[in-house]
Amino acid sequence: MKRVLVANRGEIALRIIRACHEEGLEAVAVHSSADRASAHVRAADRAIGIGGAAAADSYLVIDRLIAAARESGADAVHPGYGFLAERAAFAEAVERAGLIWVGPPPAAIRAMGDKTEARRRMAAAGVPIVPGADAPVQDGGTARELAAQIGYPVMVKAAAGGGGKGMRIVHRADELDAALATAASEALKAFGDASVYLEKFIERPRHVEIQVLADAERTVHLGERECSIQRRHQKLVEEAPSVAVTPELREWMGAAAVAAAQAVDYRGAGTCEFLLANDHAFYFLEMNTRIQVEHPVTELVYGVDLVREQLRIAQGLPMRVADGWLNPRGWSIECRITSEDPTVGFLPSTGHIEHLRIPSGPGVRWDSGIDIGDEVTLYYDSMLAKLIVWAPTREQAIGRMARALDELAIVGVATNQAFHRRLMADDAFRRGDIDIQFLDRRADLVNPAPSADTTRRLAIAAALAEDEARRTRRPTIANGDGDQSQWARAARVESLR
Ligand code: MV4
Repeated sequence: MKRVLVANRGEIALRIIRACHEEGLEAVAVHSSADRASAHVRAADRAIGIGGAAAADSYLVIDRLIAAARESGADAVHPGYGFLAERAAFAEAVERAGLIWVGPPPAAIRAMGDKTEARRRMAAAGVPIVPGADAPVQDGGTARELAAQIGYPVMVKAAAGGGGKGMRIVHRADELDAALATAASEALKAFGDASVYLEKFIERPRHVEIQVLADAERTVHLGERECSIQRRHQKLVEEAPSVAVTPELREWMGAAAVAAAQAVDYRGAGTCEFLLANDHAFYFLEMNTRIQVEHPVTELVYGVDLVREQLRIAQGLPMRVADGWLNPRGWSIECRITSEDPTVGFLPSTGHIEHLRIPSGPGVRWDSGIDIGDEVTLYYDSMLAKLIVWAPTREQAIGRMARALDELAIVGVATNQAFHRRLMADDAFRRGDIDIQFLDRRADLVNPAPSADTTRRLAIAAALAEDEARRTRRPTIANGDGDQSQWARAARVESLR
């Protein structure tokens, strides 16, 4: 392997290019028409345009990516995350073109992509899954029997699903029929498949995932990431390790994740998602067959460069991870900085990055694909950057993140920076008292009402600004006499803009 085509954009493309260079590999960037001057394009050894700004016209077009690899003489393709990363058909097209796929075997992607098949295979491999039945519900009567067996509350889930679509919680038998109907119609709309199945509803769980790494010889786990701080299935903060995971539980969950990977002949980096219940029972949800956004927190507590190891494993080389017991060292937290405006319900915000002050100093890492002058559009994901810290303890990591957030300045687009600052200062978060519904309960953190003091300050600021504007505004004189120069007229018009 000499030259890697990076089939992605933004921070992850840059992250992969950096890993290629450290591994002594050349990196080829691809870009849409909107990304011609992006950081990932400038960092690569070569860049190839692959189409229009919309992802459907560029980053999602398999044939253009394969053609770009051929044209540039690349011998491998790294998909990053999102876009085509978990499309088995893309992995197969890469391999058919005689290129190395930097990812798991297509069959492993396929096996984990079908949620009910994954459930069956995991159960067979001894991986704990949520109690329930993976056979789709056939009729209301048998569904009621099954739900009674499982015990309420139960959850109706789309068989073809994922991402929370086609999901319904049912607390009593008399709600079941309606939930089945709405979940099925939602599933049909979202996935083109109306089949749904039943699971025990796990109340107030944490979302804890285990990183695995597999080469031809070994499959190891690199502990957990705590990902409970999420809103509408979008993670906002991740940390490693998790306050809820003891060394013993880590070994149990790690062993389950390794078994899951081995059951599908996994290779490379992958992640098993679990629900971790209050009673410390854990249940496999799904496996992500790619490098994930939040991989850096694992890198910082395990001292492993996951992307470099992906590149090695893809070449058939052994991973550089010590055998046996691996332990996390210290604490790492990641905040996803997005161009979402909390004052308008977290709608994506657009504009130009007019000013950017990047945090740095001890224990601070900034993974980003944006620079001053870049335009933030609606074409792609709203994540601008990941701010990641490491410190010896969780308390110090939170303090360090608060300091780094104070240093950060992004001018030109609205961001969720203030949310992260509030979270780092929050008592419940600092105690580690979190679960997947944490932000649903905490509107005060997500979108706080301005305090009376803030409102007063804003009113004073507005009054001063208006007063200043009235003082400096020159009178508008509709000058019909023609005795005035065009320059003076233009200046007056300009001062009124
Ligand atoms: C659950 C659950 C509670 N009980 N299953 C949401 C997305 C999908 N991948 C699985 N999901 C859930 N399944 C049972 N039996 C709660 C969720 C869930 C969730 C899981 C992980 C991360 C965030 C979540 C947010 C809401 C619900």
